[in-house]
Amino acid sequence: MTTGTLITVAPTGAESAKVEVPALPVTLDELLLTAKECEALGASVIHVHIRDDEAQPTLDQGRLRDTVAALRERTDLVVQLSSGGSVSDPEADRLAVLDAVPDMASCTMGTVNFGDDVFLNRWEFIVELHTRMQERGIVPEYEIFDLGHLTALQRLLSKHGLPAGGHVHVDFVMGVPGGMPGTPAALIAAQHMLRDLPAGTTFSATGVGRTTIPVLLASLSAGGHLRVGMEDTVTYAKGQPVESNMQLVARAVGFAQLAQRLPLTTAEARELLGVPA
Ligand code: KMH
Ligand code: ZN
Repeated sequence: MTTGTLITVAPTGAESAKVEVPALPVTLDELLLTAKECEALGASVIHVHIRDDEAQPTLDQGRLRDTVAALRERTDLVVQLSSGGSVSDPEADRLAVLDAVPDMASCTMGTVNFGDDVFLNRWEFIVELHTRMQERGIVPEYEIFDLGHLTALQRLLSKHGLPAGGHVHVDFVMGVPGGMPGTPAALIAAQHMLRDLPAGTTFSATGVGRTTIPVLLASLSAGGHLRVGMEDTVTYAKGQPVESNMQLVARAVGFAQLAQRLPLTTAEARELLGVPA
């Protein structure tokens, strides 16, 4: 059954530089303002990467804890920390993200070429991440950059059990140079592979760069959910830089309304994802 639309905002990411993208929220104050405004527009989940005082990506423990606490105090958003970090982050630091005890954390299901870099996700590392999240009651969002990552997820769940909360939610990250393309055909192929996962598995999708709109429309049409934000999209239209994350969330909400799949509230998002209220 097609329900409302879960809208996740991914406001910052680890790849864009503040000097090149001045609208990128990099300080805690900028992140909180963005979070509040995106929530008011219809986002229910926030996928968080943080930056240091020089606006460089960091997995600093203190900052992560402060960020989780501040987002909880100022919003009702489901707080999802990135365990992906940036391509150069060591596994130990990525595992330590869980010590900040967010509602959710990302869990990428395999290695992928990432532009000129490699985003390394060894099997043993994935199992460790999944197991620690089970132990701590942190709900994973499984990040799928390529179709084989869904095969790995099926293997993970059959060998190591369901995630905390019992619900399986995946996010198709499409159009990364080196991963699956951001096309409707690839999205439908990925959706078909969900048949091998537990009944009721849900998916969201995001298309990076110029694949943003095709992926957004394909996901809505196929009954999927949406992730939008400046982590993935810094150009709103040809020659037009994104002004803010709110601009991207507002566009997603507009498309969801057209599709007659209204944005889920934060309470509805928690229920869907198996995140405790
Ligand atoms: N920054 C990418 C290397 C995640 O957040 O879990 C990884 C990423 C995925 O963004
Ligand atoms: Zn991310």
